[in-house]
Amino acid sequence: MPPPVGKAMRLYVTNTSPFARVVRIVVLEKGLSSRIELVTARTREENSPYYAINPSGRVPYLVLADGTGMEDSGLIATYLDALDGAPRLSAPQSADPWAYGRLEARARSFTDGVSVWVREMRRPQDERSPTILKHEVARAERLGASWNEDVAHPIMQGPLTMAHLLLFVGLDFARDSKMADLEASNPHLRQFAERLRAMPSIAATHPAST
Ligand SMILES: N[C@@H](CCC(=O)N[C@@H](CS)C(=O)NCC(=O)O)C(=O)O
Repeated sequence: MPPPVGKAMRLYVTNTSPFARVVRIVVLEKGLSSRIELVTARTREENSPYYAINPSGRVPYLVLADGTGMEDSGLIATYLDALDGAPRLSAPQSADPWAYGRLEARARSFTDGVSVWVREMRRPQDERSPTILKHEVARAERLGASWNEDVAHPIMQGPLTMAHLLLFVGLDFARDSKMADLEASNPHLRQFAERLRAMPSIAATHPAST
């Protein structure tokens, strides 16, 4: 496909992908909607035309004006966040980088696990692994309990970062997919999720709103 012409960049997403949602939130937070065309990719389909654009077949995927493509929510978010010369989401300047990095890694780990569970559940019932499903629920419950403490960290109580976004999209994905009601058993986590759910960029990117 030729480079984007109308808008300067093209962002491939799916409606439900939590990692694509992180980047869609970054686009709104950084006021980039007029520069980025959102395109729904056909993922996990045999012979999808999307594979000619992004050979990994994953979303999110950003195509720049010169046709260069990049995948991975962390990389794309860092790129978009830095475009205005004032990054604030992916490299919070005020925070201790290791304290921040630890939180971001744990948030990504949580959402990775929820994604594995959802992917397994999307397989035909006779192809699902009960072992994998159980393992991921247990992981989500352990991480949910640890996040119930970690959301009190000043970084998590402070301005929006990638750590907030990665944790939130996983929580919402688990909730919408009925994987586990982590917010019911973790009141601090529920408060955190409710605070973010009220933000316009987050509400606008819920699968039911797009
Ligand atoms: N580490 C990647 C993960 C991206 C990812 O796993 N995307 C999933 C949707 S949540 C996907 O595109 N799956 C399609 C496939 O596996 O073919 C990121 O952060 O962007």
